[in-house]
Amino acid sequence: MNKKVLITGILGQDGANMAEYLLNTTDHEIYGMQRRSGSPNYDNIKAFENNPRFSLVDGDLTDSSSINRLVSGIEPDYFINFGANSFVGVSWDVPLSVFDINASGVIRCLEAIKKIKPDCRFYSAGSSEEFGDVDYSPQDLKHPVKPRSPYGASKAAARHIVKVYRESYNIYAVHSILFNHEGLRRGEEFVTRKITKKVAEIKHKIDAGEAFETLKLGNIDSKRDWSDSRDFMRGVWLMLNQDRPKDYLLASGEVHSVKDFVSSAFQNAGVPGLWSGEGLDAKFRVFEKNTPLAEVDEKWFRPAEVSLLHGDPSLAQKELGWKREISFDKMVKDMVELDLAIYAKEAKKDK
Ligand code: F7E
Repeated sequence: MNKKVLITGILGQDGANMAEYLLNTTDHEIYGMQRRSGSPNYDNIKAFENNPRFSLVDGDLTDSSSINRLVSGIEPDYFINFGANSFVGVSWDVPLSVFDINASGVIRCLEAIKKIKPDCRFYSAGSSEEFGDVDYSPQDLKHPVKPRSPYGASKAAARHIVKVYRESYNIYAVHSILFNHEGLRRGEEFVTRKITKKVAEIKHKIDAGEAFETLKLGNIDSKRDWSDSRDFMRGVWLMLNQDRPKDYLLASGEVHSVKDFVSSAFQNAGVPGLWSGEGLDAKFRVFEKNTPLAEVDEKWFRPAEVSLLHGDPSLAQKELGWKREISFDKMVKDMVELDLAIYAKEAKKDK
């Protein structure tokens, strides 16, 4: 009989990438859990929603009865939890809800597994935000937990609870630290997709001789270790298929600033420019004196910032044989090309 995999957060970037990866590389049946909301967006699952081995199921990480119902109905062999409130920036506004979904939600999943299907293997998506104001670079799994946001704290709580259930009930449960990961299914609330969408719009408007709005960003000096989400899905699946459960960290091992990302995105769109000025006066222009293409707006600053995240993926490389395949440059190029194509299509429709 085919194995069954339950994936939460199916409409998000990682849930959809994981489902697609497993549909392409295994014969498993995939159950994608969606939370019923007013206006769900199915764009991320369009490519495989009609695959006979894929089913959409309803459930909510804040509602244990729905998780129990799914685990007893499906009897999954694997339970991959990508469902989360994943935007760090809003976590100060809704900290209780963030904890309910990201930390208590993990307990609800583990309780369902413990009671109903104790041999189901569980994956919890952790975050480099658990490290926060880092003590050293690159960060490895021994780095102290020092979150700087309710989001980071919620993921750290999830990490601890996964360890407790693994050790107390002998469940195959892992929580991996995932550094930033982006790509073609990334939401626009994250800085990379916000940049590539706006770059596409600006490029089209410049070519059409139309006025454009400047790209406005928060802390452009933030440095992140960005990978492509698709590379991480292979790593997650390897973690779930070892002899013994163990936590790992996935990262590219490279660091780039938000400024670098902006320069690379404009360069890939054929609008090369340069940053000048510091702090709130920093501007990105094609030529000095021209209208800025990008600038800083305090509105996007966070109450507390994590200024640098830089991961050391050597343990996963050594023990899992995991390797990233998509470089930073290729990831930015793919995202820009997709957004240029989407903008062109939308603009045609409007005419
Ligand atoms: O911000 C700065 C912002 O929102 C990256 C999530 O997947 O990765 C992600 O969290 C940096 C921050 O991602 C804007 O202040 C500047 O320093 O794209 P982001 P994140 O907060 O790093 C971790 C590993 C996760 O686990 C999370 O779920 O960019 N930044 N200007 C901006 N950020 C945003 N969103 N918008 C701006 O305008």
